[in-house]
Amino acid sequence: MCVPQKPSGISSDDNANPIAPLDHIGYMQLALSEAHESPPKPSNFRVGAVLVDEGNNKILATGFTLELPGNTHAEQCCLQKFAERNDIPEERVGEVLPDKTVIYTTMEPCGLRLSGNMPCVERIIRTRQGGKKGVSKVYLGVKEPEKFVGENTGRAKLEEAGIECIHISGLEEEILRVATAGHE
Ligand code: HJL
Ligand code: ZN
Repeated sequence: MCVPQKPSGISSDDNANPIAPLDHIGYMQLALSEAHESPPKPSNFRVGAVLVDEGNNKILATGFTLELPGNTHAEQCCLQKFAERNDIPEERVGEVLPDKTVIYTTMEPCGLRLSGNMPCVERIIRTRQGGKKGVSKVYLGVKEPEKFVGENTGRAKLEEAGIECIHISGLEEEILRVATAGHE
């Protein structure tokens, strides 16, 4: 499958975004190209994510599983990278996110992590706590396979918190192939 190259020099002041507004497949392909960067590991999935300001079609951050030091998830890396660039800790990133922030992720955000780390669902919901605008929508490429935590409650938890979740279909096969590379 043809995956678009990652736009160079992505940052909050970069307006050279090759993806058209609301081109969900285009953004999901970018998330998938991020997932390809993730090192294969038998104990988790290789996921890619893109944090987008849907209000003006700006890429805020990209991320992939294990991109940042430690046992980091793709969605977590997006939030941490954007927070770092804005000199704020990740737990306060909601204070600097634009009004219409959305996240594209190749896999449904995790509601539980075997490692006991904070799940991405809690990190995403936290961006909206205390009256902050935060992440308002999640576009996901596949549901999490029942391999590590059984049925993932991630999507349900996000929806309970008022965060819309939209499945973008069409790339499932490639997303799962990339996600499970390195598994038995
Ligand atoms: C999502 C990721 C990633 C997963 N899911 N949405 N993004 N790695 O970047 C979900 C899977 C957990 C396991 C192991 N994977 O990752 O359920 O070691 O990776 O905390 O539960 O937990 P740890
Ligand atoms: Zn996660």
